[in-house]
Amino acid sequence: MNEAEADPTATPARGVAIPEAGGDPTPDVMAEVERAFEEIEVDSPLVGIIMGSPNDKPKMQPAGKALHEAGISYEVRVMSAHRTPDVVADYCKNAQMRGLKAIIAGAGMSAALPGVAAAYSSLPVIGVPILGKSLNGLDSLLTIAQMPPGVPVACMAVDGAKNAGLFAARIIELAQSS
Ligand code: RP5
Repeated sequence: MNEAEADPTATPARGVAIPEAGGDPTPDVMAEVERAFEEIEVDSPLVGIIMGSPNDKPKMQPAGKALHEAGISYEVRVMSAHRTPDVVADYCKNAQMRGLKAIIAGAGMSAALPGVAAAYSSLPVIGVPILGKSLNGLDSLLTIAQMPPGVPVACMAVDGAKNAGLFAARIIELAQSS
């Protein structure tokens, strides 16, 4: 069906309408996303994107891009469940009170960050396993997926930051529509 034949009254698919990221992102979008990844202060962010290392930033930028395209404000912070556990605990304990609605947590290797975030916050936590130098990312994938009962984490694909952004956008759209 071409565009002219499409039913304009059709109900759109569930979720926030996000333009497909075919082709290269526009320079404007990427400039905004890169700026956010400098960890600037953001007014009233709805999503916290956290990651275990500054080296994870390129892998996590698609989450920021998806949120940016959905018009959802987010902030970016680097913190590690192993290297700076107190920072993670403080951030996650205060996240809901600060107005965040979801946390996207990316980490590689023994990727404890999403699970620790879920231990300290009742917000939905979306984990992104990041491909490291060994085991084809299975280490981080299994660490994030195999959470014990009672501590839920949504696990995306290895290097699946784009879907993490889209998933967070759906959560927020649902909360805003109810
Ligand atoms: C994890 O360890 C980070 O999320 C990163 O993916 C991995 C390696 O960290 P760096 O040595 O690159 O800082 O905590």
